[in-house]
Amino acid sequence: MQTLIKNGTIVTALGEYQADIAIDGEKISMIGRNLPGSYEKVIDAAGRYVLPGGVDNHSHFEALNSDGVTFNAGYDTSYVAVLGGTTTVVDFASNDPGKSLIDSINYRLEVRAKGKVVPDIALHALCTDFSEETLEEIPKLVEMGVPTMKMFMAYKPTPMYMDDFKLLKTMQKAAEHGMTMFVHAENADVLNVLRDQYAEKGLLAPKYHYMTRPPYSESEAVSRAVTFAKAVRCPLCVVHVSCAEAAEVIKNARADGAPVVAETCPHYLVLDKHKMDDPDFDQSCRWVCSPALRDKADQDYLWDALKRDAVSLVGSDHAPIPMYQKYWGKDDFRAIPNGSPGSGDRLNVLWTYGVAAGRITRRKLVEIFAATPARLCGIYPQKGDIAVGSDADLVIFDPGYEGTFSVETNPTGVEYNAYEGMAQRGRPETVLLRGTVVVEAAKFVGTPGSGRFVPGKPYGMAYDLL
Ligand code: DUC
Ligand code: ZN
Ligand code: ZN
Repeated sequence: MQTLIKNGTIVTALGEYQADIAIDGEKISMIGRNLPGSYEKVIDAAGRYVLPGGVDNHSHFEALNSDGVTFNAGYDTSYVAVLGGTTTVVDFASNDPGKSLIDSINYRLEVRAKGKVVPDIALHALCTDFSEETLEEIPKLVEMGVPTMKMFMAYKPTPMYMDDFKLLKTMQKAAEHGMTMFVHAENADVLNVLRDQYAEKGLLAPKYHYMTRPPYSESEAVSRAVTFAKAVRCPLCVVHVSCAEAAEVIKNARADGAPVVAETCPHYLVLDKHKMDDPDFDQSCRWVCSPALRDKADQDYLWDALKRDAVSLVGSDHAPIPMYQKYWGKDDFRAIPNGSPGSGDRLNVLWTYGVAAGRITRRKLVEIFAATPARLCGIYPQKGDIAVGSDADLVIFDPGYEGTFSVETNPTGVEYNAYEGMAQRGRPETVLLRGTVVVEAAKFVGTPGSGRFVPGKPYGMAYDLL
């Protein structure tokens, strides 16, 4: 199929200009004015911005409990990403009980996601059970197109928790083989001390979630991970950085030459912790995520850090946890599963509260939403750019739309939207995934199972993000 997108303003991470885009099959074949050829489909993008399809480097469409029971809304709901302009998701594949990371990744692609996932999909390994075998798997993971691995410094004493011994050994091995490490940085002991102290006093409502996860519990762990990364020259991405204190550690480490980048998430940019003060559990439980939501001053710091490259990218940390699972913690905040949905909201939040609010430029938006995440995951410029030869993953964005975030217009795969009731400016009107229209007039028109695995190359961070 030959498609022409004409009259739009193209925005990439490098700048913006007016040009038409010709698509031949799944790839962008030409960019320019008065392009030759005949086209079966012509899309008029006058008055619209044409952006590269988003790359969400941080999603959990499906996660498995330690007992192997599926939770989170699942790949059936992954259409929400393309509705929000994200054409590639990078999900986390944990090692399922009794299985290696490699077997878990194959199972996830061949059984869980197959026939369901709508956007293209790349994967991070998520080590939730460490053994010497984990280290042996690292070169094989890189070879199979999974050049990134996440570890949890929180959640002690579960098998997910990685102490310094495990973290450092993994970073050493990762550095040898071109793997970029990701860390969930919170000091597990600090959290346990505080959580137990509050619980002993009977303080069990959702708001105690944020009171027992203070910024220092995050910044201490960030500083440890960054010190290791620098010492062993292991590329590191600190995910879901939530506060000024933690971001400051990364800013200083980068200035000092550490191979480290920071990711933040839309919720840390626009939502504050007092959401959890609501005495109605049905409301307050929705924002229990880790690290916890912070203060308005942290939001301002993070926007500014994005502008100055101290924070490099924005992932959604999409964790579509159904309400019945949130209710597991009705009487004790420690039992509320951590996470909030958001893959479909990432672009709309960044545009509304970033671009339309004058905080970031459109070029910066494309950088943090598509180009940098693609680089980090080793899938750039196949993904994350508008260039000849890149996949024709495109968002035709209507900046004139005005609405309100709601789970009806901005579905998440679960019963709620984390931004419910907040004003929205602009929205993706048409979205193409490898040349096929999957969103038209802001409605999903694609097919379940259209997503393909996108193998990443090693050293995705390529040191050029530093
Ligand atoms: N960390 C994440 O990155 N996502 C959900 C929960 C968590 O702890
Ligand atoms: Zn995490
Ligand atoms: Zn996450």
